[in-house]
Amino acid sequence: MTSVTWRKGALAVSVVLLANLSGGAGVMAAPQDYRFEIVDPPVRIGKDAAIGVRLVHAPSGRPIADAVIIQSRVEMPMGSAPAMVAKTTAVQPDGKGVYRLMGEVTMEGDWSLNLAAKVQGEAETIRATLRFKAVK
Ligand SMILES: [Cu+2]
Repeated sequence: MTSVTWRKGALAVSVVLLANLSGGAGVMAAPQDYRFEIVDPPVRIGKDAAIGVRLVHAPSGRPIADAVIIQSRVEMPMGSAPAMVAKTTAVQPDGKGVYRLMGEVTMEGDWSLNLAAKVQGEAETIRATLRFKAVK
């Protein structure tokens, strides 16, 4: 099982949909059944760059509107130097499965967004790392 650190300067956070090892194919969804995706990539750079993510129950394609995003972090990995971390606003759900935040994404290139979310009826936290491109 991999855990994610949210400390400043943490490099290369990978992974992260935790496997449900309890087995049993009941009706309960497992964390790996959920998928986050960036809405309308690429992200346009700016002091208040808008980043939207959609949370989907992958087997059914159903958007999950009532999740609570408990952690989010936007950063640009900078090789051996500490990652460049963007200031962000709180994540706001739109009620339809899209969650939006604004970030100070002022540099073009490859960024990552780390998310942790709680989904109703799902005991384990859903975690994901999304890569996205920022452009002018
Ligand atoms: Cu940078």
